[in-house]
Amino acid sequence: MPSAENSGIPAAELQRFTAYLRGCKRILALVGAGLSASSGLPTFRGAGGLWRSLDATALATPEAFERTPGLVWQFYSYRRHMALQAEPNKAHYALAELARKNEDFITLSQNVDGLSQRANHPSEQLHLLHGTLFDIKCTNFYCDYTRENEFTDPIVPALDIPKLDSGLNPSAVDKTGEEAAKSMREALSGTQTEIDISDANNQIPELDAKDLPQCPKCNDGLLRPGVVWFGEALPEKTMNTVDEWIAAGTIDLCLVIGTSARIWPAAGYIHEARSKGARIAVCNMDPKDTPGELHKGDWFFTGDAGVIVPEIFKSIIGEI
Ligand code: BJW
Ligand code: ZN
Repeated sequence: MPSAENSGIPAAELQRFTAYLRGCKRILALVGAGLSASSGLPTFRGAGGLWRSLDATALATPEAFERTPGLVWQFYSYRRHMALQAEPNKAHYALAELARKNEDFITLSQNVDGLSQRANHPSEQLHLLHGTLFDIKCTNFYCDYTRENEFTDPIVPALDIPKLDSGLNPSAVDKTGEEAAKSMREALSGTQTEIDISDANNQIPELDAKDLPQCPKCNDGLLRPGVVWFGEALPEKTMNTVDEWIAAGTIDLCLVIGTSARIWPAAGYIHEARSKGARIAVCNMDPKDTPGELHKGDWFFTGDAGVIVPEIFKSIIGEI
């Protein structure tokens, strides 16, 4: 079967999608960790799943931070470092370019890595559902201190862990984030490759709270990454803006790119878009990672977002 150059997309599928895309007015994209996988960043649950051998809920919760702030900060310090080393890939640039061509296209990103912003995605068309690694906020309930765009790496000297220095850079060849996930597991666990974060006997040294980032406003609280942990509400302003956009009219197309769509409420936006008339186009490395049932007229593009996304937008945005 003929396929589009290098992408492996059957030519007829690409043509059917491109013809539809040209007539689309209102487009919503939901993107996840797979978008940044070919930039070398690990995913959460896919082939290169960051958390396959870590207990995710033991790390990404307010309770974990309260119990072991040093451990949680090491995890996020590592993630900040990785994200700063990584470069946006062609999918980030393609999404940003499509946004410039169509002001009624919004992207809801579950990613906290800052790569879409660094690809100059128009900020008013990019909605960060799960916050960002580079906003820092106070944990004291009475203190409203936040610091945006905090790129200092490491954020405090205690989080400059020398053993993290080797094998740290995002892989240029691995498109699933698997290499990055492995090096992170090894770095966090020292000599072990499989660790149980919730196990009190794990060998990860807990840092002294006084060496972790401190709030300069209340002088009483630890600072934390401005990401959305399990059990926490998504940013209210962002959700309101997205809800208003969804309510404003029918939606022609919902792009689901590099996400397992298992985390709510983010995954719910796909169903909302469908209920507003949208056809769904999925781009995922794993052909089994379908967000619910696909209908006739939808698309599933199997492969690396960094290759597929620029290809399926090419007739509108040109070569990236
Ligand atoms: C490629 C590729 C390549 C690889 N190219 N593809 C309804 C039902 C059940 C549970 C709930 C519910 N509503 C809420 C919940 C609870 C919970 C939840 O969803 N739990 C699930 C376990 C079911 N949700 C919450 O707690 C949320 N809060 C909430 O609901 O609050 C309510 C509330 C209201 C009012 C007051 C108080 C509370 C918050 C969820 C926050 C999620 N946070 C995390 C961590 C952020 C910080 C951090 O980064 O550490 O966000 S979890 C983690 O998952 C992260 C991600 O953004 C998110 C989504 O993951 P993503 O991006 O989909 O990654 P993967 O790894 O799952 O998938 C990658 C995909 O890429 C795979 O499919 C690969 O195949 C593919 N891939 N390489 C293309 N090259
Ligand atoms: Zn404070």
